[in-house]
Amino acid sequence: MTELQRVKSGTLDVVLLSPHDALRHGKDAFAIEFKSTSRGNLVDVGNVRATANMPMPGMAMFGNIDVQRSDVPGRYVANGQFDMAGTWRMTIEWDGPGGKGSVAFSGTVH
Ligand SMILES: [Cu+2]
Repeated sequence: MTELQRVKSGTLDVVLLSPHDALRHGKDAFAIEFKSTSRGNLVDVGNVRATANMPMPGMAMFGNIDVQRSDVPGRYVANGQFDMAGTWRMTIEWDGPGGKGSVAFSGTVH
């Protein structure tokens, strides 16, 4: 898996990983990992949701990202639907025993 993006939120790094070298438009599967910024270990953050939209003139295009737990605590499986290549605004939110959090960032879809 290739690390595509890493966004820091407090004591967590939120890491996007893909079996490819980029997210792809259409349907694409990737992984989201939550890691301690200090020790690098995976952290179970509870339930995770993600959204994606692309601001476009006069409208916004909405993508879809379904996030499920994997067998490994702290690693989540994401199935995305991005109808266009380009820059997408993505948000990832989590809610668990360790607290709630979210990150927003721009991601490139090829
Ligand atoms: Cu678009």
